[in-house]
Amino acid sequence: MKPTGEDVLVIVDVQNDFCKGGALPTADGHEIVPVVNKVARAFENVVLTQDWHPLGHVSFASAHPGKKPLDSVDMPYGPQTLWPDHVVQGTKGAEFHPDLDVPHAQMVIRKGYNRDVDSYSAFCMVDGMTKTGLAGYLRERGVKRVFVCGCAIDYCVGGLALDARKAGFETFIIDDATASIFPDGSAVKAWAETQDAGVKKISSAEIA
Ligand code: VGL
Ligand code: ZN
Repeated sequence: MKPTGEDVLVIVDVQNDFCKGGALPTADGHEIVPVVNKVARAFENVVLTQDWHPLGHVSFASAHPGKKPLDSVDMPYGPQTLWPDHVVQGTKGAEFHPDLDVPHAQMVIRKGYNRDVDSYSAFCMVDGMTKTGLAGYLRERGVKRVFVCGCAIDYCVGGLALDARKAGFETFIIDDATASIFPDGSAVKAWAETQDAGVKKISSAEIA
C-alpha cells in the first residue's frame, strides 16, 4: 500500500511514561519507536496524539483514597480503571519519546486534560459525548483512510481505531508499530474487538 493525500497516520501516545522506565510502561513501547519512524516517512499526513493529564486526574489511583492502580471506580460515565499517575502536563513523562523522529507531523492532538473525565480515544472522551474535533479535522482535510500505531492497543490505539470506524473511515492498525500494556490480557481482547468492528490489522512491511 502506498499512502496518498487521502490517508493519515495517527501516532498515538508515544510518550516517555508509556515506554520503558515510564510511569505506565507498555511491554514494548521502546521497541516500536524505530518502526513508527520508518512508517511515518511514507505518509504525507501525520497526526500525533498526546495523553495529557492534570494533577489529581480522575484516572489516577492517587486521586481516590484507599484505591490502587488497576482497581476500578464507578463514574457517571461508567467504570473507570485506575492507573498510576502518568503523563502529567508539563512533565518529562508527558513528553514524546526522545527517539520519536517525525518532524513532518501536521498536528498534535491532546486529550485527557479534563480532570473529571478520562479519554482513551483521541476522537472523544470516554463519556462518549465530548468530542476533540479530530473527526472534523480529518474530514476537512479530505482523509478517507486512517492508519493507527503507537501506545497502546489495549486502550488508546484500540479506542481510537474503533472511533475511526464509527466515524466512517477505513481503518488499519499497524501491528509491529503498536505496543501493548498487557500483551496477554487486554491487548488480545482489543485486537479481537477492533477486528470485529472491521478494523484491519496490517504490518509495517505492507506500507511502502
Ligand atoms: C493509555 C491507559 C491510560 C494509553 C493512556 O495511551 O493507551 N492507557 N492512559
Ligand atoms: Zn492516561
